[in-house]
Amino acid sequence: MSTNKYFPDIKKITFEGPETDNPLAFTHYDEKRVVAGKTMKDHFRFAVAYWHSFCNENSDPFGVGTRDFPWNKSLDPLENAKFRVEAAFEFITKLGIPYYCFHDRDLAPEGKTITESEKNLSQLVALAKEHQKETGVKLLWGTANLFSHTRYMNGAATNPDFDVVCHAAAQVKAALDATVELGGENYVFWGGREGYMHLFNTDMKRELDHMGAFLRAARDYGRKIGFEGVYLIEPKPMEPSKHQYDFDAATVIGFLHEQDLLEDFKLNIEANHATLASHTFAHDVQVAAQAGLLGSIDANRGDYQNGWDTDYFPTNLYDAAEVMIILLEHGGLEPGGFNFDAKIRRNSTDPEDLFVAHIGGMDTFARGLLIADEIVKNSDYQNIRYGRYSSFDDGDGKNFEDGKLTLEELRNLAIRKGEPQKRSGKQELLENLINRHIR
Ligand code: XUL
Ligand code: CO
Repeated sequence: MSTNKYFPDIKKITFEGPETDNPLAFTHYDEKRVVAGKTMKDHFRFAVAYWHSFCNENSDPFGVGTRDFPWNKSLDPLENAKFRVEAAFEFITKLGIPYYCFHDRDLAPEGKTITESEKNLSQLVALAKEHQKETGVKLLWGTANLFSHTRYMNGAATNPDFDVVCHAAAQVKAALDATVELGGENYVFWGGREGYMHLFNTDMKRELDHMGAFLRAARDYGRKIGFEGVYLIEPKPMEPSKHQYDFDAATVIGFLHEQDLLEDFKLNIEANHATLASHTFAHDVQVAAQAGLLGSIDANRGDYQNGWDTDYFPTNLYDAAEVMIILLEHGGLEPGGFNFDAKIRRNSTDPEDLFVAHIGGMDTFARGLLIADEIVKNSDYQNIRYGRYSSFDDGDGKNFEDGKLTLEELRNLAIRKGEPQKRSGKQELLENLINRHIR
Protein backbone atom coordinates (compact mmCIF):
# COMPACT_ATOMS: atom_id res chain seq x y z
CA MET A 1 0.00 0.00 0.00
CA SER A 2 1.40 3.35 -0.94
CA THR A 3 0.30 5.58 1.98
CA ASN A 4 -1.94 5.60 5.02
CA LYS A 5 -2.43 9.37 5.17
CA TYR A 6 -5.69 10.22 3.58
CA PHE A 7 -8.00 7.49 4.89
CA PRO A 8 -6.15 6.60 8.13
CA ASP A 9 -9.18 5.06 9.82
CA ILE A 10 -9.89 2.61 7.01
CA LYS A 11 -8.11 -0.73 6.78
CA LYS A 12 -7.86 -2.94 3.73
CA ILE A 13 -11.38 -4.06 2.74
CA THR A 14 -11.77 -7.84 2.72
CA PHE A 15 -14.40 -10.41 1.86
CA GLU A 16 -16.29 -11.50 4.98
CA GLY A 17 -19.29 -13.21 3.40
CA PRO A 18 -23.07 -12.70 3.42
CA GLU A 19 -23.38 -13.07 7.19
CA THR A 20 -21.18 -10.11 8.08
CA ASP A 21 -22.65 -6.95 9.51
CA ASN A 22 -19.46 -5.00 8.84
CA PRO A 23 -20.33 -2.27 6.28
CA LEU A 24 -16.62 -2.03 5.42
CA ALA A 25 -16.38 -5.61 4.17
CA PHE A 26 -17.55 -7.41 1.04
CA THR A 27 -20.52 -9.70 1.44
CA HIS A 28 -20.43 -11.23 -2.07
CA TYR A 29 -17.43 -9.87 -3.97
CA ASP A 30 -14.75 -12.46 -3.36
CA GLU A 31 -12.13 -11.66 -5.97
CA LYS A 32 -10.73 -15.19 -6.04
CA ARG A 33 -14.05 -17.01 -6.27
CA VAL A 34 -14.50 -18.78 -9.59
CA VAL A 35 -17.92 -18.46 -11.21
CA ALA A 36 -18.68 -19.71 -14.72
CA GLY A 37 -15.02 -20.51 -15.32
CA LYS A 38 -13.50 -17.16 -14.24
CA THR A 39 -12.63 -15.41 -11.01
CA MET A 40 -14.89 -12.57 -9.92
CA LYS A 41 -11.91 -10.26 -10.33
CA ASP A 42 -11.66 -11.22 -14.01
CA HIS A 43 -15.39 -11.05 -14.65
CA PHE A 44 -15.64 -7.46 -13.54
CA ARG A 45 -12.26 -5.79 -13.80
CA PHE A 46 -13.71 -3.07 -11.56
CA ALA A 47 -12.38 0.46 -11.86
CA VAL A 48 -12.56 3.63 -9.79
CA ALA A 49 -13.56 6.83 -11.65
CA TYR A 50 -10.94 9.40 -10.70
CA TRP A 51 -13.19 12.39 -11.40
CA HIS A 52 -16.13 11.54 -9.17
CA SER A 53 -14.08 10.07 -6.36
CA PHE A 54 -11.20 12.54 -6.13
CA CYS A 55 -12.07 15.71 -8.06
CA ASN A 56 -15.76 16.22 -7.45
CA GLU A 57 -16.39 18.10 -4.22
CA ASN A 58 -20.13 17.63 -4.72
CA SER A 59 -21.04 21.17 -5.56
CA ASP A 60 -24.38 21.59 -7.32
CA PRO A 61 -26.09 24.53 -9.09
CA PHE A 62 -27.32 25.69 -5.66
CA GLY A 63 -24.23 25.53 -3.54
CA VAL A 64 -20.54 24.89 -3.12
CA GLY A 65 -18.99 21.49 -2.53
CA THR A 66 -19.44 19.71 0.77
CA ARG A 67 -16.63 17.17 0.71
CA ASP A 68 -13.33 17.78 2.48
CA PHE A 69 -10.36 16.86 0.33
CA PRO A 70 -7.36 16.39 2.61
CA TRP A 71 -5.21 16.22 -0.54
CA ASN A 72 -5.97 19.86 -1.35
CA LYS A 73 -3.16 21.08 0.90
CA SER A 74 -1.60 23.71 -1.30
CA LEU A 75 -2.64 26.84 -3.16
CA ASP A 76 -0.96 25.43 -6.26
CA PRO A 77 -3.30 23.16 -8.23
CA LEU A 78 -0.35 21.21 -9.66
CA GLU A 79 0.93 20.40 -6.17
CA ASN A 80 -2.54 19.31 -5.12
CA ALA A 81 -2.75 17.09 -8.18
CA LYS A 82 0.32 15.25 -6.87
CA PHE A 83 -1.23 14.75 -3.42
CA ARG A 84 -4.41 13.63 -5.14
CA VAL A 85 -2.62 10.78 -6.93
CA GLU A 86 -1.31 9.59 -3.57
CA ALA A 87 -4.78 9.72 -2.07
CA ALA A 88 -6.31 7.94 -5.04
CA PHE A 89 -3.85 5.06 -4.91
CA GLU A 90 -4.30 4.74 -1.16
CA PHE A 91 -8.05 4.47 -1.70
CA ILE A 92 -7.82 2.09 -4.66
CA THR A 93 -5.45 -0.31 -2.92
CA LYS A 94 -7.39 -0.29 0.35
CA LEU A 95 -10.51 -1.15 -1.61
CA GLY A 96 -8.74 -3.85 -3.62
CA ILE A 97 -9.98 -2.57 -6.96
CA PRO A 98 -7.70 -3.55 -9.85
CA TYR A 99 -8.23 -0.55 -12.20
CA TYR A 100 -8.89 3.16 -12.43
CA CYS A 101 -9.98 5.59 -15.19
CA PHE A 102 -9.29 9.30 -15.65
CA HIS A 103 -9.76 12.37 -17.82
CA ASP A 104 -6.62 14.36 -18.59
CA ARG A 105 -7.86 17.26 -16.45
CA ASP A 106 -8.62 15.00 -13.47
CA LEU A 107 -5.03 13.95 -13.30
CA ALA A 108 -3.41 17.34 -13.95
CA PRO A 109 -4.68 20.92 -14.16
CA GLU A 110 -4.87 22.73 -17.47
CA GLY A 111 -1.97 25.15 -18.00
CA LYS A 112 -1.97 28.59 -19.60
CA THR A 113 -0.86 27.15 -22.94
CA ILE A 114 -1.12 23.80 -24.66
CA THR A 115 2.53 23.04 -23.97
CA GLU A 116 2.14 23.89 -20.30
CA SER A 117 -0.90 21.59 -20.09
CA GLU A 118 1.10 18.84 -21.77
CA LYS A 119 3.93 19.34 -19.28
CA ASN A 120 1.57 19.23 -16.31
CA LEU A 121 0.05 16.03 -17.59
CA SER A 122 3.38 14.31 -18.20
CA GLN A 123 4.51 15.12 -14.67
CA LEU A 124 1.42 13.54 -13.21
CA VAL A 125 1.61 10.59 -15.59
CA ALA A 126 5.14 9.89 -14.38
CA LEU A 127 3.90 9.93 -10.79
CA ALA A 128 0.88 7.75 -11.54
CA LYS A 129 3.17 5.32 -13.32
CA GLU A 130 5.27 4.92 -10.17
CA HIS A 131 2.15 4.28 -8.11
CA GLN A 132 0.86 1.77 -10.65
CA LYS A 133 4.16 -0.08 -10.50
CA GLU A 134 4.23 -0.13 -6.73
CA THR A 135 0.62 -1.21 -6.24
CA GLY A 136 -0.14 -3.29 -9.33
CA VAL A 137 -3.22 -1.12 -10.03
CA LYS A 138 -3.79 -0.69 -13.77
CA LEU A 139 -5.41 1.84 -16.05
CA LEU A 140 -8.68 0.60 -17.60
CA TRP A 141 -9.04 3.67 -19.77
CA GLY A 142 -7.98 7.24 -20.25
CA THR A 143 -9.92 10.04 -21.89
CA ALA A 144 -9.83 13.78 -22.53
CA ASN A 145 -12.19 16.25 -20.93
CA LEU A 146 -13.56 18.06 -23.99
CA PHE A 147 -16.57 19.55 -22.23
CA SER A 148 -15.63 21.66 -19.18
CA HIS A 149 -13.60 24.49 -20.73
CA THR A 150 -15.60 27.42 -22.12
CA ARG A 151 -13.93 26.99 -25.53
CA TYR A 152 -16.00 23.82 -25.97
CA MET A 153 -19.37 25.50 -25.39
CA ASN A 154 -20.29 24.90 -29.06
CA GLY A 155 -18.76 21.45 -29.20
CA ALA A 156 -15.28 19.94 -29.47
CA ALA A 157 -14.77 17.75 -32.58
CA THR A 158 -18.12 19.03 -33.91
CA ASN A 159 -17.47 22.71 -33.15
CA PRO A 160 -18.32 24.99 -36.10
CA ASP A 161 -14.99 26.75 -35.52
CA PHE A 162 -11.96 24.81 -36.83
CA ASP A 163 -9.68 26.50 -34.25
CA VAL A 164 -11.58 24.78 -31.46
CA VAL A 165 -11.36 21.42 -33.26
CA CYS A 166 -7.58 21.83 -33.26
CA HIS A 167 -7.56 22.45 -29.50
CA ALA A 168 -9.63 19.33 -28.97
CA ALA A 169 -7.14 17.39 -31.09
CA ALA A 170 -4.22 18.69 -29.03
CA GLN A 171 -5.94 17.46 -25.89
CA VAL A 172 -6.77 14.05 -27.32
CA LYS A 173 -3.19 13.65 -28.55
CA ALA A 174 -1.84 14.32 -25.04
CA ALA A 175 -4.47 12.08 -23.44
CA LEU A 176 -3.56 9.25 -25.83
CA ASP A 177 0.13 9.75 -25.01
CA ALA A 178 -0.74 9.52 -21.32
CA THR A 179 -2.91 6.43 -21.80
CA VAL A 180 -0.20 4.61 -23.73
CA GLU A 181 2.49 5.60 -21.24
CA LEU A 182 0.36 4.17 -18.42
CA GLY A 183 -0.48 0.95 -20.28
CA GLY A 184 -4.19 1.88 -20.58
CA GLU A 185 -6.19 -1.01 -22.00
CA ASN A 186 -8.87 1.17 -23.62
CA TYR A 187 -9.41 4.79 -24.60
CA VAL A 188 -12.82 6.46 -24.23
CA PHE A 189 -14.58 9.18 -26.21
CA TRP A 190 -17.58 10.63 -24.48
CA GLY A 191 -19.01 13.41 -26.62
CA GLY A 192 -20.25 15.65 -23.83
CA ARG A 193 -20.72 18.69 -26.05
CA GLU A 194 -20.93 16.85 -29.38
CA GLY A 195 -24.51 17.57 -30.31
CA TYR A 196 -26.72 20.60 -30.57
CA MET A 197 -28.80 22.94 -28.48
CA HIS A 198 -30.88 24.03 -31.49
CA LEU A 199 -31.09 22.80 -35.07
CA PHE A 200 -31.46 26.34 -36.42
CA ASN A 201 -27.78 27.07 -35.82
CA THR A 202 -26.52 23.59 -36.62
CA ASP A 203 -25.32 21.84 -39.77
CA MET A 204 -25.79 18.38 -38.37
CA LYS A 205 -24.46 16.48 -41.41
CA ARG A 206 -21.23 18.47 -41.45
CA GLU A 207 -20.75 18.14 -37.68
CA LEU A 208 -21.20 14.36 -37.84
CA ASP A 209 -18.69 14.09 -40.66
CA HIS A 210 -16.25 16.19 -38.63
CA MET A 211 -16.69 13.84 -35.70
CA GLY A 212 -15.91 10.89 -37.98
CA ALA A 213 -12.80 12.60 -39.37
CA PHE A 214 -11.66 13.52 -35.86
CA LEU A 215 -12.07 9.96 -34.58
CA ARG A 216 -10.21 8.50 -37.56
CA ALA A 217 -7.33 10.91 -36.96
CA ALA A 218 -7.26 10.04 -33.24
CA ARG A 219 -7.38 6.32 -34.02
CA ASP A 220 -4.48 6.61 -36.46
CA TYR A 221 -2.38 8.59 -34.01
CA GLY A 222 -3.01 6.08 -31.22
CA ARG A 223 -2.04 3.16 -33.41
CA LYS A 224 1.07 5.04 -34.53
CA ILE A 225 2.29 5.45 -30.96
CA GLY A 226 1.59 1.81 -30.13
CA PHE A 227 -1.89 1.87 -28.59
CA GLU A 228 -3.17 -1.66 -29.07
CA GLY A 229 -6.28 -1.36 -26.92
CA VAL A 230 -9.88 -0.68 -27.82
CA TYR A 231 -11.32 2.74 -28.61
CA LEU A 232 -14.67 3.18 -26.94
CA ILE A 233 -17.55 5.54 -27.62
CA GLU A 234 -19.83 6.19 -24.66
CA PRO A 235 -23.42 6.86 -25.70
CA LYS A 236 -25.52 9.45 -23.89
CA PRO A 237 -28.67 11.05 -25.30
CA MET A 238 -28.57 14.49 -23.67
CA GLU A 239 -27.03 16.53 -20.85
CA PRO A 240 -25.13 18.77 -21.22
CA SER A 241 -26.36 19.17 -24.83
CA LYS A 242 -30.06 19.09 -25.57
CA HIS A 243 -29.34 16.38 -28.09
CA GLN A 244 -26.10 14.42 -28.21
CA TYR A 245 -25.04 12.68 -31.39
CA ASP A 246 -24.00 9.51 -29.53
CA PHE A 247 -27.60 9.14 -28.40
CA ASP A 248 -27.67 5.44 -27.54
CA ALA A 249 -26.00 2.16 -28.49
CA ALA A 250 -28.01 1.69 -31.69
CA THR A 251 -27.28 5.24 -32.89
CA VAL A 252 -23.56 4.88 -32.23
CA ILE A 253 -23.42 1.56 -34.08
CA GLY A 254 -25.04 3.22 -37.11
CA PHE A 255 -22.51 6.06 -36.89
CA LEU A 256 -19.57 3.65 -36.66
CA HIS A 257 -20.82 1.85 -39.80
CA GLU A 258 -21.27 5.09 -41.69
CA GLN A 259 -17.87 6.46 -40.67
CA ASP A 260 -15.96 3.23 -41.29
CA LEU A 261 -14.81 2.92 -37.67
CA LEU A 262 -16.05 -0.55 -36.78
CA GLU A 263 -12.62 -2.19 -36.84
CA ASP A 264 -11.24 -0.19 -33.93
CA PHE A 265 -14.19 1.10 -31.93
CA LYS A 266 -16.57 -0.49 -29.46
CA LEU A 267 -19.05 0.91 -26.95
CA ASN A 268 -18.81 1.90 -23.32
CA ILE A 269 -22.35 1.51 -22.00
CA GLU A 270 -23.32 3.58 -18.97
CA ALA A 271 -26.39 2.49 -17.03
CA ASN A 272 -27.72 5.98 -16.31
CA HIS A 273 -27.17 7.08 -19.92
CA ALA A 274 -29.23 4.13 -21.15
CA THR A 275 -32.11 5.07 -18.85
CA LEU A 276 -31.84 8.73 -19.92
CA ALA A 277 -32.40 7.44 -23.47
CA SER A 278 -35.60 5.72 -22.23
CA HIS A 279 -34.00 2.28 -22.40
CA THR A 280 -33.09 -0.12 -19.64
CA PHE A 281 -29.42 -0.65 -18.82
CA ALA A 282 -29.80 -4.23 -20.10
CA HIS A 283 -31.26 -2.98 -23.39
CA ASP A 284 -28.20 -0.98 -24.36
CA VAL A 285 -25.84 -3.71 -23.16
CA GLN A 286 -27.78 -6.21 -25.27
CA VAL A 287 -27.73 -3.99 -28.37
CA ALA A 288 -23.96 -3.55 -28.09
CA ALA A 289 -23.30 -7.20 -27.27
CA GLN A 290 -25.31 -8.66 -30.15
CA ALA A 291 -23.39 -6.41 -32.56
CA GLY A 292 -20.12 -7.74 -31.14
CA LEU A 293 -19.38 -4.21 -29.91
CA LEU A 294 -19.72 -4.41 -26.14
CA GLY A 295 -16.47 -2.90 -24.94
CA SER A 296 -16.89 -1.73 -21.37
CA ILE A 297 -19.42 -0.58 -18.78
CA ASP A 298 -19.83 2.56 -16.72
CA ALA A 299 -21.63 1.19 -13.70
CA ASN A 300 -24.06 3.52 -11.96
CA ARG A 301 -27.78 4.07 -11.55
CA GLY A 302 -30.39 6.71 -12.38
CA ASP A 303 -33.40 7.68 -10.36
CA TYR A 304 -36.97 6.65 -11.15
CA GLN A 305 -38.29 10.05 -10.11
CA ASN A 306 -35.65 12.36 -11.65
CA GLY A 307 -34.95 12.62 -15.34
CA TRP A 308 -31.29 13.57 -15.13
CA ASP A 309 -27.95 11.81 -14.82
CA THR A 310 -27.90 11.25 -11.06
CA ASP A 311 -24.94 8.82 -11.18
CA TYR A 312 -25.92 6.96 -8.04
CA PHE A 313 -23.82 3.97 -7.13
CA PRO A 314 -25.44 0.78 -8.39
CA THR A 315 -27.53 -1.12 -5.84
CA ASN A 316 -30.22 -2.67 -8.01
CA LEU A 317 -29.84 -6.45 -8.00
CA TYR A 318 -32.38 -6.98 -10.79
CA ASP A 319 -30.53 -4.67 -13.17
CA ALA A 320 -27.21 -6.27 -12.28
CA ALA A 321 -28.47 -9.82 -12.75
CA GLU A 322 -30.04 -8.99 -16.12
CA VAL A 323 -26.81 -7.47 -17.36
CA MET A 324 -24.70 -10.33 -16.03
CA ILE A 325 -26.86 -12.84 -17.93
CA ILE A 326 -26.05 -10.96 -21.14
CA LEU A 327 -22.35 -10.90 -20.26
CA LEU A 328 -22.27 -14.61 -19.50
CA GLU A 329 -23.93 -15.32 -22.83
CA HIS A 330 -21.65 -13.04 -24.79
CA GLY A 331 -18.34 -14.00 -23.21
CA GLY A 332 -17.56 -11.03 -20.93
CA LEU A 333 -15.92 -7.67 -21.33
CA GLU A 334 -12.17 -8.00 -21.46
CA PRO A 335 -10.27 -5.74 -22.16
CA GLY A 336 -13.11 -3.59 -20.82
CA GLY A 337 -14.37 -3.61 -17.26
CA PHE A 338 -16.87 -2.08 -14.85
CA ASN A 339 -15.97 1.51 -14.09
CA PHE A 340 -17.89 3.11 -11.23
CA ASP A 341 -18.86 6.32 -12.98
CA ALA A 342 -20.85 7.17 -9.87
CA LYS A 343 -20.75 9.73 -7.12
CA ILE A 344 -21.62 9.75 -3.48
CA ARG A 345 -24.38 12.19 -2.51
CA ARG A 346 -23.77 15.76 -1.48
CA ASN A 347 -24.54 14.95 2.13
CA SER A 348 -22.32 11.86 2.23
CA THR A 349 -19.42 13.62 3.84
CA ASP A 350 -17.64 10.96 5.92
CA PRO A 351 -14.42 9.59 4.40
CA GLU A 352 -15.80 6.05 4.76
CA ASP A 353 -18.84 6.87 2.59
CA LEU A 354 -16.74 6.54 -0.56
CA PHE A 355 -15.65 3.05 0.51
CA VAL A 356 -19.16 1.98 1.47
CA ALA A 357 -20.48 3.17 -1.90
CA HIS A 358 -17.93 1.18 -3.90
CA ILE A 359 -18.35 -1.90 -1.70
CA GLY A 360 -22.09 -1.78 -2.34
CA GLY A 361 -21.58 -1.52 -6.09
CA MET A 362 -19.11 -4.39 -6.17
CA ASP A 363 -21.32 -6.61 -4.04
CA THR A 364 -24.35 -5.79 -6.18
CA PHE A 365 -22.62 -6.98 -9.33
CA ALA A 366 -21.03 -9.98 -7.60
CA ARG A 367 -24.45 -11.03 -6.41
CA GLY A 368 -25.89 -10.30 -9.86
CA LEU A 369 -23.27 -12.63 -11.32
CA LEU A 370 -24.15 -15.44 -8.90
CA ILE A 371 -27.84 -15.06 -9.71
CA ALA A 372 -27.17 -14.91 -13.45
CA ASP A 373 -24.96 -18.00 -13.32
CA GLU A 374 -27.67 -19.96 -11.49
CA ILE A 375 -30.32 -18.85 -13.97
CA VAL A 376 -28.24 -19.73 -17.02
CA LYS A 377 -27.14 -23.09 -15.60
CA ASN A 378 -30.07 -24.29 -13.56
CA SER A 379 -33.25 -22.94 -15.08
CA ASP A 380 -35.24 -23.21 -18.28
CA TYR A 381 -34.41 -19.60 -19.13
CA GLN A 382 -32.34 -20.26 -22.24
CA ASN A 383 -34.67 -23.01 -23.52
CA ILE A 384 -37.69 -20.78 -23.16
CA ARG A 385 -36.05 -17.64 -24.52
CA TYR A 386 -34.32 -19.14 -27.54
CA GLY A 387 -36.71 -22.08 -27.97
CA ARG A 388 -39.40 -19.58 -28.99
CA TYR A 389 -37.65 -19.33 -32.35
CA SER A 390 -37.36 -23.07 -33.06
CA SER A 391 -39.71 -22.82 -36.04
CA PHE A 392 -36.83 -21.10 -37.86
CA ASP A 393 -34.36 -23.91 -37.13
CA ASP A 394 -35.21 -26.01 -40.19
CA GLY A 395 -37.64 -26.37 -43.09
CA ASP A 396 -39.33 -23.29 -44.48
CA GLY A 397 -38.53 -21.21 -41.40
CA LYS A 398 -34.84 -21.75 -42.09
CA ASN A 399 -35.38 -21.03 -45.79
CA PHE A 400 -36.97 -17.71 -44.80
CA GLU A 401 -34.02 -16.84 -42.55
CA ASP A 402 -31.69 -17.65 -45.41
CA GLY A 403 -33.57 -15.25 -47.67
CA LYS A 404 -34.82 -18.02 -49.94
CA LEU A 405 -38.57 -17.38 -49.81
CA THR A 406 -40.50 -14.74 -51.75
CA LEU A 407 -43.44 -12.83 -50.35
CA GLU A 408 -45.81 -14.87 -52.58
CA GLU A 409 -44.33 -18.13 -51.29
CA LEU A 410 -44.79 -16.94 -47.71
CA ARG A 411 -48.39 -16.11 -48.50
CA ASN A 412 -49.00 -19.57 -49.93
CA LEU A 413 -47.42 -21.13 -46.83
CA ALA A 414 -49.77 -19.09 -44.65
CA ILE A 415 -52.75 -20.56 -46.49
CA ARG A 416 -51.39 -24.09 -46.20
CA LYS A 417 -50.51 -23.77 -42.50
CA GLY A 418 -53.77 -22.18 -41.38
CA GLU A 419 -54.24 -20.06 -38.25
CA PRO A 420 -51.11 -20.26 -36.02
CA GLN A 421 -51.32 -21.85 -32.58
CA LYS A 422 -51.21 -19.51 -29.58
CA ARG A 423 -47.77 -19.68 -27.94
CA SER A 424 -47.20 -18.07 -24.55
CA GLY A 425 -44.31 -15.63 -24.20
CA LYS A 426 -43.86 -16.80 -20.57
CA GLN A 427 -42.93 -13.35 -19.38
CA GLU A 428 -44.04 -13.71 -15.77
CA LEU A 429 -42.35 -17.06 -15.43
CA LEU A 430 -39.08 -15.57 -16.68
CA GLU A 431 -39.44 -12.41 -14.60
CA ASN A 432 -39.80 -14.50 -11.45
CA LEU A 433 -36.48 -16.24 -12.08
CA ILE A 434 -34.30 -13.50 -10.57
CA ASN A 435 -36.33 -13.43 -7.38
CA ARG A 436 -36.16 -17.22 -7.15
CA HIS A 437 -32.41 -17.26 -7.52
CA ILE A 438 -31.52 -14.59 -4.96
CA ARG A 439 -29.94 -16.72 -2.28
C1 XUL B 1 -20.61 11.87 -18.20
C2 XUL B 1 -19.79 10.65 -18.25
C3 XUL B 1 -18.32 10.85 -18.41
C4 XUL B 1 -17.65 9.80 -19.24
C5 XUL B 1 -16.19 10.06 -19.49
O1 XUL B 1 -21.97 11.64 -18.09
O2 XUL B 1 -20.30 9.56 -18.14
O3 XUL B 1 -17.77 10.92 -17.16
O4 XUL B 1 -17.75 8.54 -18.64
O5 XUL B 1 -15.96 11.29 -20.07
CO1 CO C 1 -19.53 7.64 -18.04
